[in-house]
Amino acid sequence: MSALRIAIQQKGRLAGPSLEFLTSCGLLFAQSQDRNLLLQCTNYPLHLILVRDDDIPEYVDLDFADFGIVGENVIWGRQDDFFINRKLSFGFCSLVIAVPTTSIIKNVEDLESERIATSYPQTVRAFLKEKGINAAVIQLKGSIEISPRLNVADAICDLMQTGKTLRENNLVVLTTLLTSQAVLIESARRNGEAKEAFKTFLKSTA
Ligand code: PRT
Ligand code: ZN
Repeated sequence: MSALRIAIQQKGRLAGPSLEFLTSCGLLFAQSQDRNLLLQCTNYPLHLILVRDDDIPEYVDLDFADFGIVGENVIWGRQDDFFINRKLSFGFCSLVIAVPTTSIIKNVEDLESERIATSYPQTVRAFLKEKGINAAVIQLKGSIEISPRLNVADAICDLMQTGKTLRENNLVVLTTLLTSQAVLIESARRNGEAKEAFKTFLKSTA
């Protein structure tokens, strides 16, 4: 059987829990010499590819990896050649719209004609359309939570876990759009004996 490849986050919130999930299934890993980009499994024919979380769907979609572990938020709205094998019960967070505590925006309808800063423009646009609200969506890559203070936006839409970041920036949740957790994604095209055997192995450890 050829060795399987599983893409997981190299550094960040999901890196440790992803590795813990795999070791909890009985897999053992030895660090390779390859600048921490690869982890060889010592008791199963597979290795881990350690990458940025945003690139994991691409690796799986392009058949470079058989499986990947990502937050659902990273695959929202994507139409790719992979599907969710299982939810992993870690990496929980919510995508929320939040406004300054002093804002005149008190409910979702008040977002009409306002500006919303987010890294999830498609999701926000779909939400606004569903609600029949016209609002400007400003796409930012990071530090979304400071945009109301800079008067770049009137509201933000970002991930929240504990709510600490929102509180520190004097923001309160107006509404929750989606919830997310880490999921094991599986290439829909790359099939074969090795992949099926690994799925059976995973089921036996569940
Ligand atoms: O370098 P790389 O691109 O791989 O990592 P990254 O910086 O893009 O991602 P990382 O490590 O921050 O998060 C990885 C994944 O963890 C995300 O894609 C989510 O699926 C999940 N996750 C869970 C979170 C959070 N909780 C979370 N709270 N991702 C980000 N946050 C951020 C949020 O954007 C906000 O800035 O944390 C802040 C809010 O946190 P609280 O606890 O203050 O509410
Ligand atoms: Zn990322």
